[in-house]
Amino acid sequence: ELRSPSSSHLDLDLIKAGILLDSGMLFPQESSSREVKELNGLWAFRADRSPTRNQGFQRAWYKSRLAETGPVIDIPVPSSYNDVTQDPNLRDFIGWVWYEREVVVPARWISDGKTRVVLRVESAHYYSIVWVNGVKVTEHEGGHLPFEADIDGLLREDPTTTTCRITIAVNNTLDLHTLPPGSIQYMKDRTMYPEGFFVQNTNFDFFNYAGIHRSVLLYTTPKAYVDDITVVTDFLDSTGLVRYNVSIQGATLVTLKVTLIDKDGHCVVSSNDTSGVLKVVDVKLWWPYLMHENPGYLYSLEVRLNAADGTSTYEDVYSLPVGIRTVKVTKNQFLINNKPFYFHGVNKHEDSDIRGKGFDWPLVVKDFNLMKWLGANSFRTSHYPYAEEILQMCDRHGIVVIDESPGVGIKDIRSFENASLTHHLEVMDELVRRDKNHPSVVMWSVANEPAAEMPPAGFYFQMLIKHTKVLDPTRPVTFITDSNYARDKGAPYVDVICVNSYFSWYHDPGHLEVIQIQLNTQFENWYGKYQKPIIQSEYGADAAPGFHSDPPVMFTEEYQKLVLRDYHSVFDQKRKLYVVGELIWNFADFMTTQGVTRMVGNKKGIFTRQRQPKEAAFILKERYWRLANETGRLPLWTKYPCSH
Ligand code: GCB
Repeated sequence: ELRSPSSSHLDLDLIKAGILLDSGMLFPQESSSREVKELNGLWAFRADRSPTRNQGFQRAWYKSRLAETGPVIDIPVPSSYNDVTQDPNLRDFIGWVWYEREVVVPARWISDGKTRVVLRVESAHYYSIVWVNGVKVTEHEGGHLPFEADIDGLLREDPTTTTCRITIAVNNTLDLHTLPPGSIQYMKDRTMYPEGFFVQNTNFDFFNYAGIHRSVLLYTTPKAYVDDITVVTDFLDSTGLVRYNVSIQGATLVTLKVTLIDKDGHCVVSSNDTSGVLKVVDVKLWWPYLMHENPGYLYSLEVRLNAADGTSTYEDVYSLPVGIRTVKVTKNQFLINNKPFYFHGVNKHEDSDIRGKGFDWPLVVKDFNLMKWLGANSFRTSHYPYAEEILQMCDRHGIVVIDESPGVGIKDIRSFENASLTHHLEVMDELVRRDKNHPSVVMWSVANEPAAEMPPAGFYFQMLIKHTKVLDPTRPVTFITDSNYARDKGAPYVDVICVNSYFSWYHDPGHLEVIQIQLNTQFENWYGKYQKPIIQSEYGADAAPGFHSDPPVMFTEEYQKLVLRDYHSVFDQKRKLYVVGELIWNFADFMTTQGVTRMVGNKKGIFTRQRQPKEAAFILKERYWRLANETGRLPLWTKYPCSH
């Protein structure tokens, strides 16, 4: 039952409920006081194919080795499980799957009572339950953000054994209140469907890959440790300001030293307080790629903690990369370091052959090289938070990020109910907690193309955006809308209008001649109504690589090129006024659910799924470098392109 927007009681409760996350989620890091042990590789695996998908719980598969309760196969971590076997039922599996791995824990981690041992899962899609040696240690809802559990207490219960068995059950089922939402539909007509037939319905356009998608690891900290760091940066003339706050767990009596170190390893400024403002003389600002000769400048904030608890003393060291920059929005500009920034970039997916949504360094590096080749200065994490390693790359390379929650496909009115809103607020908490310190992240996107015309949407988005601004008052917030401005209930609350449109594709298919007039109308309507800067957050057309025709027809490389050309001519008029960015849909082809409009996935990539260019990639490359030349300052190596 939805309460009305005037219910200030709910308003406050929801907002309070949100900021009560009681711990930090700093990226695991080795230091003089911390060790990391990655558990990536082959895990034992079994899908629970029982009709209720409940056999694993009934028979307590977590209590003994998985191989003792039934057959197991090898499944790599990180990876989606869907595309690594020849089994069509596993590719399309819905329900619980079970992962298991035995690990030898270094004996000193257990014998040293001053050590805290944490088990961390960077992401598993969608719902996870974790056991260690048969004891449940945590559970987590949500497929794209990390979760962890302290396990040293458990390990010390039997100090004679250093082997520990980690069992993780993962369920990919989506319902009306998950994020993204979905629904399970049972087909009961036995003249049409076999016994037990059901399908997972969703309203989003990518394959619902599942499994343990990112690293699983064990890491240590001392029992008294740096639990979280929050950094907010600013500058005045040539002085940088780093406002910081350190939170500590496990000790009350502490001394702290916070030191800001520059790229050459020189100490710039330090302090002994748990929070404060560091002043950086002759600051080197963090600049986006192609906006400055030296983009992505990072300092390092070293936090050194000394603590005592009566019996022991502890030392903990954590170093956080810090980029000093500001983000501001005016009625027609997006400013980074007070200079107008124009997004010329891409929308991506975490998606590739065989791995599905599994994290893969070669793929990450290839994608960054392609983005830089293209002259892209930004991307949106459509349609869910990406691996934190990717944001770290963005920080270092100066690639600007619009960080999106998994709020995609919110189309059913029941997905605006309080249960959904509460979960969505929690997801924003987890997202901001993880990504708040990344200089590359310049805006939060709370959702993509929700049914914004439905009556509850106004309240829902007002709450979400308000809450996100409480979590992080320093960054603009948006949600991604489609071109229908008139019925949009959420737009009054966003800082930047982000619009997706597919003229001459989903509307007026084949009619390239409508693009310019319709796009012009779209921009005039939105700006006329709201006077806020606008980003074209999606546009594009499918092209099957190698399909050609002149005159062009849909699905050929020529048609895709011409769609781009017509959009670009309108962008060029409007970017002088209030359009502050353009993000192509999509960087690369990607897998979707099977359907009559998708031929082995979505083909709107300017690169194929194997990351080879279609003709449109060259159009975009030429344009982006031209835009960079007009609006930014190129890195030195571009002056000698042949030698690069
Ligand atoms: C959209 C969605 C995106 C789809 C795209 C398309 O508006 O945001 O997820 O993949 O259109 O190609 O239809």
